[in-house]
Amino acid sequence: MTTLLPKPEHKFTFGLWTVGSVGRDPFGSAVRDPKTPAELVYLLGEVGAYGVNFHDNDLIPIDATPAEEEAIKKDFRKALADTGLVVPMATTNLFGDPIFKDGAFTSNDPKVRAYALQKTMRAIDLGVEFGAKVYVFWGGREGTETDSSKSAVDAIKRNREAMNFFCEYAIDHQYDLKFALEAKPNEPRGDIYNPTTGHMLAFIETLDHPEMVGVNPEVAHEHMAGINFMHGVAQAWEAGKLFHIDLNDQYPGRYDQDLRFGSRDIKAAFYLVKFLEDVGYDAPRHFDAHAFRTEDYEGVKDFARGCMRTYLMLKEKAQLFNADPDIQAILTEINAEDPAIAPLFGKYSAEKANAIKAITFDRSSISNRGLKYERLDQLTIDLILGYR
Ligand code: GCO
Ligand code: MN
Ligand code: MN
Repeated sequence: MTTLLPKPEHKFTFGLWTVGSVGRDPFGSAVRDPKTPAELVYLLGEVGAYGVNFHDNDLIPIDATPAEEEAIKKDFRKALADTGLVVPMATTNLFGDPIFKDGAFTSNDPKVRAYALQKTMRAIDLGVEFGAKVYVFWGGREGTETDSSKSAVDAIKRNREAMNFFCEYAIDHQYDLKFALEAKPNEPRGDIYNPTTGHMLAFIETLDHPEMVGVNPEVAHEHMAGINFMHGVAQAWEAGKLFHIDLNDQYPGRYDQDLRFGSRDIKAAFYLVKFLEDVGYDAPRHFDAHAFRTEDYEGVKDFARGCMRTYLMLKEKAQLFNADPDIQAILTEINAEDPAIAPLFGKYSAEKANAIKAITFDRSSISNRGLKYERLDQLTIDLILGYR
């Protein structure tokens, strides 16, 4: 057993907006006093995080004067140096200001679209200044409440044009930067375009520089859509597109809860961690979640420590799963190849097609075989609950 202490190699990161959340919700005001970006970096240093991410306006308020901006950056830089934290990812707030009430890149108003380009270019410069290598796009306002208002095809084209613009911008400035698109089905808009990671993966292939663009899937967002998060992550990984990940938790069918990682669906979290560890995912593990509104800043630290601790416990469980003789015996049995059939798979040939067509399959004997998945699943439950 390891000590479950977070280490830099785990690449655990938090956004300024996560541990910095003051607990505002649609029904109630702040329950915690705001902390400065530098104070939040010290808090993250104390709990053992590796990095901190920011939206442009988490770091620099939208109306800050140049002098205020310089002072904030100076304090933030000092906090990073004092704690050893890095900034692996940055992003743009394209949702908070009223100007974005009908979208940013997909707004019907050309002035809004141009302002969104300007704000994002400035935010990219800021992210790069602090060393970010991944730049996330989450289009929370890119959607509709009424589809009478805009063309869904124009929205796709406008999103594409914006992404192509930023790819060229990064190339033009010789930035060492990759883009990661984050899908969400709804909230704050009634419906958001490109609502799932799968939609994003298809969209990316239509861009001028698809090699620069990947995804940032989030547990809660795919659970809101009622789909299996790990399956989407696997598809992104297999396509070479898993540039970043947002870890949290969520009950399906509810508002965006941003729960502590693994606190709701421990089994789904186990399969996710097992997947990431088995394939050797090496990008940041970002906890995009919030402490309960009941907490003070000690509770925020409990929340942040809990996210990392649960990840590390599940990582140990994944190692136990891979080493468990009973589990592995079943996996070996159910994954056994048939030497007579194996040569017939793979690339098409007329010979293979004819050979496959000529086989007589004994359907009942094949389907009568029990697959032992009940036993396998219970062994997994025993293991997760600490009884193996
Ligand atoms: C949400 C999103 C955001 C984004 C963040 C980075 O549901 O509010 O997950 O937290 O991840 O804006 O772009
Ligand atoms: Mn979210
Ligand atoms: Mn997110």
